[in-house]
Amino acid sequence: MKKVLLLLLAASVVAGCKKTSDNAQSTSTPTAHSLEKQSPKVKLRHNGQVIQVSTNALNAHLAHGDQIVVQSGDMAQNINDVTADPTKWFFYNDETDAIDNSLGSFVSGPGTAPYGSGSAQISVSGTQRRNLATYQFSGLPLADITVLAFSTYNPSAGNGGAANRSGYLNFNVDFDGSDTWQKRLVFTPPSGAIAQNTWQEWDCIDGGNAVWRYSGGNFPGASVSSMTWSTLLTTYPGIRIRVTDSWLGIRVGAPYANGYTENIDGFKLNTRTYDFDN
Ligand SMILES: [Ca+2]
Repeated sequence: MKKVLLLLLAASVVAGCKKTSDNAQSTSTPTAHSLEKQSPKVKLRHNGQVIQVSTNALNAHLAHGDQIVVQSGDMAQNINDVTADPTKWFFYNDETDAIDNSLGSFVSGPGTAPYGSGSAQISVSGTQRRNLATYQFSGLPLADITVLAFSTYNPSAGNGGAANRSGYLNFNVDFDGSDTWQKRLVFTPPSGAIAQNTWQEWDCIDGGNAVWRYSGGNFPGASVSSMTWSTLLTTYPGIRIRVTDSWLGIRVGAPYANGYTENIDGFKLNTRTYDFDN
């Protein structure tokens, strides 16, 4: 059932993409008014200020270092919102495979956030598995990813237990181009490097040396359950983020036990940096 749901969700996302594209191609000669309506805005942090620019101007702004701002009102509320705009983010419950924005919040700080004045926050207990997630990187070959990073803050207040838990990155992977469900690739910050009450940025490539784990145990055709980024690229030349179920998320929760709170900011993939903010 879980796989069917995921596939249905993914199919609707893809169908939505195609529909949007077809509509754009069939549009007759646009008037100034229709052009304005067709030009969606994206929210950026530009020289410290939040501005709204046309998506047509996005790449130019990203090239000079602006970040894309995501606040609570920008989140997809359901899969229809994702279909309408696949670049949306949302909180996602990995126990029920559902978008649920009650699972997280946007808060001030803590401390000096990497971007803007705040961050996304997720608190879990027991074996809960919650994510800050998106479907927007559909089919992206890992070989085309040159920047992949995110920042976390693990507050000691209320966390108790072990101090070496962190949010971690995971996404649906396609090793062989078949676009079937092949579980997830997982990057977990090295436990010995995790510190509490401070922001830390995790480089998920690290010059090819970042260590990734496979959620299915040993990697397909291999006898190891972890590989460096560079070994992944040489072992599976076509490896990519899955196309039809392109889920990618920063997870807080199991297999770390006992629950904890994590703050997330500054997700980076190539030219895009996301500023999750209050
Ligand atoms: Ca922020």
